[in-house]
Amino acid sequence: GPVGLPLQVDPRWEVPRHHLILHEEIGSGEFGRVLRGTLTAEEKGPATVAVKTLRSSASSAGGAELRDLLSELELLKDVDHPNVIRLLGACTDPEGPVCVLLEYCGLGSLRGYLHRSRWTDTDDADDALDKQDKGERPAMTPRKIISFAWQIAKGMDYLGQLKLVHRDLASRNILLNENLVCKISDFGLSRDVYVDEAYCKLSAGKVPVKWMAPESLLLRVYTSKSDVWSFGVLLWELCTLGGAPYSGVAPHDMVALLAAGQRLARPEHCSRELYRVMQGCWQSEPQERPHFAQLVTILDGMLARGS
Ligand code: ACK
Repeated sequence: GPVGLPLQVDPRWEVPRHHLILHEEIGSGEFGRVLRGTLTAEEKGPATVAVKTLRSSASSAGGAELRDLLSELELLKDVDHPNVIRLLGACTDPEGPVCVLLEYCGLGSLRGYLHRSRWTDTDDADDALDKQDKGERPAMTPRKIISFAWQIAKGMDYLGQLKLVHRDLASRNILLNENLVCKISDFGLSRDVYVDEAYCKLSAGKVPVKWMAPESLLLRVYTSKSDVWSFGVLLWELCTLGGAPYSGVAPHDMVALLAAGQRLARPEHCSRELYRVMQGCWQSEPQERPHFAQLVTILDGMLARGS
């Protein structure tokens, strides 16, 4: 397949390494590292980019991280939507580490943005640092919340049309640019359902249990309808300004909790109308959940009515 080794340099996307200047690290974790970079020799002058690359210790993981990064690269080549992170290029020649160049989102993850918008001061050190780094506390309004949800639903509807299942839809994987445009990102776990229909092995890394639909937890089945379940949890995160879902519940107890029909409660600042949307996303039967296209229409209506 396209992600097999040895690497095949793709002239459509390859960027000469000397056109890329690397700056500070802006993120790191399970998935690898993200650096800020400058792409020189661009038509419109130098451009800031996000550079996704492997952690230096990645080789020890049996190449799983490299495989995920390359599979994300391949997926991103085929997507083109304002609410999905854009691929700008890649450095894949054997002279250096694989670098995937993505559009830069100056406001960082939606989760971080929601946390910074909280009134209460936090004693979470990371949170406090985040606040300092990215300036003022942004104002949050119900309309802004619906607008974020609407944008994400549009991006997910587009991905669904391409038969792409995200598998890790959560506020931590949505990025925001300076114009408050939401960009769905982190395709590391995504798989094309047609090409890879039999794919069911969970990657060795952490599994986002509290965002997962019952059929994903029990049967490892992932579809656009399991993404809709995760979208419901994302709506809940929006309404709680980045709250932790099912806090105090052990991941191991989630299957039984959901099987017993328990669901996240309506957050304080969530309209009954929006909570009904969440509840729709959390139907046990996948076919009873709305499609992303329907969610777009519902959220569109809420925006139009100014709720
Ligand atoms: O909230 P953050 O500062 O913004 O922390 C996360 C971190 O890397 C891990 O994902 C940041 N990040 C990832 N991709 C991008 C990007 N394309 N533009 C800006 N920041 C990014 C993200």
